[in-house]
Amino acid sequence: DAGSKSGRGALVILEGLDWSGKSSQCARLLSYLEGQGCRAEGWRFPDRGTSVGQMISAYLANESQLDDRTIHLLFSANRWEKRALMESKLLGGTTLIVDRYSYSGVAFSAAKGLDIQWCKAPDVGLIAPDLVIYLDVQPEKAAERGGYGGERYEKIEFQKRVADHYHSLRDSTWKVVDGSLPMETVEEQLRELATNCIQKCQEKPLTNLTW
Ligand code: NYM
Ligand code: MG
Repeated sequence: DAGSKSGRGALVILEGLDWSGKSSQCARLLSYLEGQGCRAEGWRFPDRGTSVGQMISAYLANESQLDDRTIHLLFSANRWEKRALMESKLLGGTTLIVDRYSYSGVAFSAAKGLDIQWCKAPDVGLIAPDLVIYLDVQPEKAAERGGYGGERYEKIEFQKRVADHYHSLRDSTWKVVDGSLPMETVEEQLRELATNCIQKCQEKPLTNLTW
């Protein structure tokens, strides 16, 4: 039983390049968990629904230009504005399946040449994830998916640098899943990883991200 009625919820993050299949897998995982009677919600960053999120969305659509550090801090602010709600959901027993988090923040900005420590700093103190699942897909493969190239950053050379930075961010909370496997196979692996994580972290206190 993947239920989390007794303890806190888990913070599960999905990371990966653009068009690596994160959003579809998040949705599949969420409906599976709900079907198991687990209290869970799907979140995503950037959260384009807030006023900060609307600035980010316009930037990604190339409708506005922003300095590289400015947009970096807006992405971080967009996570900070959700921190209190995130904490209360988790403590209340709801598991959060989150499409992108601070690792996207660092990997994409560092791929522009910004200093990695500088990129990490504004996210110190956000809630630390219990599990980070990295969907590993070759940049060339992702580029074959329909819709690719529609937003800023969706260029193969840039995505290769993002992948290198993701690689250097890996720590003990990360699990790498081969995102080029059939969708059902990936889905099965995610179910198992998430279910284990939800069970294990029920009694663990929440901690803050320190990198
Ligand atoms: N992105 C996302 C960043 O550059 N920094 C961040 O902190 C986050 C959360 O936004 N190319 C980038 C990664 C994506 C883009 O994300 C939009 P999505 O998942 O396509 O909405
Ligand atoms: Mg996208």
